[in-house]
Amino acid sequence: MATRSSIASGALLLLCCATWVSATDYSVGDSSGWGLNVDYTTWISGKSFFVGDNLVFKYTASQHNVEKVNAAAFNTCSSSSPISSDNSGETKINLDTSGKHYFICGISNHCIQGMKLEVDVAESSSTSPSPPSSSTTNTTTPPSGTTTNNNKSGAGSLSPVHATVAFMGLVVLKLGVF
Ligand code: CU1
Repeated sequence: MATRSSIASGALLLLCCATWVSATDYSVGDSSGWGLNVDYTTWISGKSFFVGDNLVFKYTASQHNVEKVNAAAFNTCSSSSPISSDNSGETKINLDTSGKHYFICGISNHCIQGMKLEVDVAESSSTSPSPPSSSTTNTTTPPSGTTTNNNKSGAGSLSPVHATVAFMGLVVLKLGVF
């Protein structure tokens, strides 16, 4: 296909525009903060995280800490070799990459007791999940047919911004052809 690079540049343009959204600070656990007896699975449900957002862990410095760990350490609650660790009492984590981010409390057996947080960070605030490579998000992502020419916007998922970006992508595509 000759238009492949054109589509790519269109997608790039879309990415540029779509990431132009202000970041959000999330206070982990809300008023409960980072501590024992808080259900972080419940806290995180319904929230969407995007690259650039921040997590703010608030806790009593002498009782807890925040350790960023990999998936294996998260699953086993191992704090032997965290990616990073902080016990200042207020730890701000910038979610600078897409994909899964894992956090645990490394004090005592707090992680096993529930002080663990798994955050799935999306590339941008675009609600259509179509990351190029990482297929960490499950289901409902059509891999190929996401072209920009759907005229019927009945589903309600096509916001004005998307429509504009799609149009711009189409323009780039046209320019690429000639
Ligand atoms: Cu703790």
